[in-house]
Amino acid sequence: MTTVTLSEAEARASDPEKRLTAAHLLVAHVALLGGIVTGLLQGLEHAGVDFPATPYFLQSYYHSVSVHGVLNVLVWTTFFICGFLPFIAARGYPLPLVSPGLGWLTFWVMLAGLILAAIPLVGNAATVMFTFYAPLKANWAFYIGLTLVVVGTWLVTLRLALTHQVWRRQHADTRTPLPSFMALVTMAMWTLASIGLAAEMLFLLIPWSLGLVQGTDPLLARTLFWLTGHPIVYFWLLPAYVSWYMLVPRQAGGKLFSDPMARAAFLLFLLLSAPLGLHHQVTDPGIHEGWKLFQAFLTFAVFFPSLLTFFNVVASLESGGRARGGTGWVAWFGRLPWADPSVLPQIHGMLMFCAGGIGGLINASYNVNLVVHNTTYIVGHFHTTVGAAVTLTYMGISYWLVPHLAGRALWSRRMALAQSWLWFVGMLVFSVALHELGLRGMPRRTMISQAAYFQPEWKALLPWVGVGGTLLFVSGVLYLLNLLLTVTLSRQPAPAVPDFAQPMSPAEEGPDILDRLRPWMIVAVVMVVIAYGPTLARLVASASLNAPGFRVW
Ligand code: HEM
Ligand SMILES: [Cu+2]
Repeated sequence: MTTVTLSEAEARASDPEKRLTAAHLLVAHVALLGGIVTGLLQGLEHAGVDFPATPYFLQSYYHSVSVHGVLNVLVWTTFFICGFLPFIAARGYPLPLVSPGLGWLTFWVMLAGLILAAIPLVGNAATVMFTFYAPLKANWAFYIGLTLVVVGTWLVTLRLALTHQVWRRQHADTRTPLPSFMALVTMAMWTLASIGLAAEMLFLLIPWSLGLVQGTDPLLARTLFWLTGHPIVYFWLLPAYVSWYMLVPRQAGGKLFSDPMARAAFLLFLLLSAPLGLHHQVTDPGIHEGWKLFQAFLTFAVFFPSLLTFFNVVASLESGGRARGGTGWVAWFGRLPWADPSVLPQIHGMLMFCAGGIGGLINASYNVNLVVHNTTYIVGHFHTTVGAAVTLTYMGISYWLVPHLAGRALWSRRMALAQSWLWFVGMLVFSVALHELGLRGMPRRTMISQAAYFQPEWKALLPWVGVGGTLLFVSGVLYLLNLLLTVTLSRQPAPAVPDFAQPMSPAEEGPDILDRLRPWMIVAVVMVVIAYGPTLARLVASASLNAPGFRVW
């Protein structure tokens, strides 16, 4: 591995794009700290430890769950992505992104929105959980703040698109470098998908919370929410895939198996992410069963690009394992760089994602969903996906990106390895227990120690939720501590940033259409219109804004 001197590294750290990425990552990690503290308290509550409700910090279990969900899946993810993807896009071209001014404006809009939303959230005036289902009603600042964060993400898309135009003008006949293409497709997918959320906020929740209309329509609000609420999981996941395709194979000493196949997978995600949110509403009355079934089929379809990713990434890793002397059908796996603090968490994340992906198919099955709906099975599921596959991957990325941004080597590689194992084992314990408790009928989003219907068959498993949660918490603290010590105390120069993996099958082996965005974007819009048009048209036509708001906790 080549190294640069500390002074060179410091000179690079002053580069504006690096500071922009660093600013996003700082916010993301502060959010994660709040996320693991609240998670620990919730896990311990399940294990029978009294929930420490305090009048200033967390006023109830439900206040905690709201803070936990928002900080983890809305703030940690979004800010990480908006720091990471532009960084990757710029290196991919390679070209500085246009207008650092626009970049900073974006950051400040997102941060202002976050602070605006955080005030009622912390003050218990937005205890509506991260899904803010109407008729639960939050303070207006929560809705306006989150909307500003979403608007900020659109500006990230705009900046990438403008940069792409500049690059295209200089390279009329070249295929877009794959990392930049992936960043662009991810942001385009999200921008299209987030229109549902924006509409829910602007037409329903914001006027309602400001008192401009007297009531709201819960079914319409939920439907608009899930139009964005499903694809948001791909907004979290695709940046992790960028790392699995473009960086990890190279870090493992191998090559990317196929560039065209990777492009095809990302384009399929663009088409198939949004038109299937109804699978979160199979128990909602007022939506025709036919449309639910149609979207259930599309949900199975979106498993296909994940399978493409699985084959492509495993084949790429295999090339690395073999280059490092690995042999056999599976034994090469042991030759991957398990002692690399950036790679290990991502291998752990991939392993967890195998379980998470299969669980996702169970959730997606229209009739089986009825068994697991709103049970802790779901909590087990999304901790293996966003809480493990995505979060561990972001952690692995941080282990090279933060040293690079700070110009200082990671404080402790051993602590990082221990941290990854702890998260992996902790998550196994935590999520296996929650999956099984869910199958035994235990509801999620419930302060279970207070439930009058507590079932004896839950008792033996509940302590494991606390044990797993504690391991996760310790792991999270080690992670944050390591990064903190890296940016403050580390005196060694940072190693070089990992290069992008070179493809065995280059882009030119695929058709030109795999390098286009506009035609696919049009198809994506048409798919959303087909999947949602009739249902939304009916819900809007029959909308009655008459449900009064509730403040339950
Ligand atoms: C120390 C680590 C963590 C622990 C111990 C933990 C624990 C928990 C527990 C016990 C719940 C269940 C609340 C309930 O249904 O009553 C929960 C919910 C949740 N967790 Fe975590 N968690 C951790 C980290 C994470 C991370 C890293 C993410 C995502 C990036 C995440 C995302 C969520 C989400 C989205 C919910 C659902 C909130 C809701 O129902 O509104 N958690 N967590
Ligand atoms: Cu979904």
